[in-house]
Amino acid sequence: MFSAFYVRDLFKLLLVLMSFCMSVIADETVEHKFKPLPYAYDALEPHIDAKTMEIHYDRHHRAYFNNFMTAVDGSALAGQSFERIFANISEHSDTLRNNGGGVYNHDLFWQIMSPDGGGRPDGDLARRLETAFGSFETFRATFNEAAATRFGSGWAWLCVDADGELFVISTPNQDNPLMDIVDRQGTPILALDVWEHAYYLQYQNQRGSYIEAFWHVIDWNEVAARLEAAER
Ligand code: MN3
Repeated sequence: MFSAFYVRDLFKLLLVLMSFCMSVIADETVEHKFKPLPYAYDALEPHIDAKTMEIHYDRHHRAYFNNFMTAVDGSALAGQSFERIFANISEHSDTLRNNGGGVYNHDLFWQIMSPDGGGRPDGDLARRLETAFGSFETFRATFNEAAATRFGSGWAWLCVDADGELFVISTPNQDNPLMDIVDRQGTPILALDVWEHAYYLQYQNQRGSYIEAFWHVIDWNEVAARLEAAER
């Protein structure tokens, strides 16, 4: 009673439905992993020393990861992306907020640095920074001030908001701009860790010297790629 045409259409529809279901499953289930550092501990010298990198990655970052995994173990959160968890972080415990943030923030921080970094961005990112801040120099001064004036422990960020505007913000502790508790939410594309554990061995109390050193290792290609990905 079914024509060949009808059966073929039904089959096509089934394939579309199957691929849709698979994409939903792929989107919603993530496996959290302790990601490898993308370069050797001494790769960012002389700007960031090997001992700081080793302790920062292998002790601090690893501890956030282990504590995060313990916090989500056995719950639905274990398979959720950080983006999804952070969007409702106000409903979760401080343990999840601090350790989930600790994992995500450090993953981003390692990625946006490179031994081949430094200089300044070009292309769309350069134009967008000029639009938002007037000039690269003003952006740099704004970012430096956010990093320098963050009292105690925290992070400085360059973000893009839902309207495509770039902005700088700083957050305390392991909070980040994806969380529903920040003054202005956006997708972070550049991050600087200003916890003392990030610089104390090499720079002691001279946070300003560490902030200056950071500009020599920023991987602008990675920052540009993250801007593009945020708007895809
Ligand atoms: Mn840190």
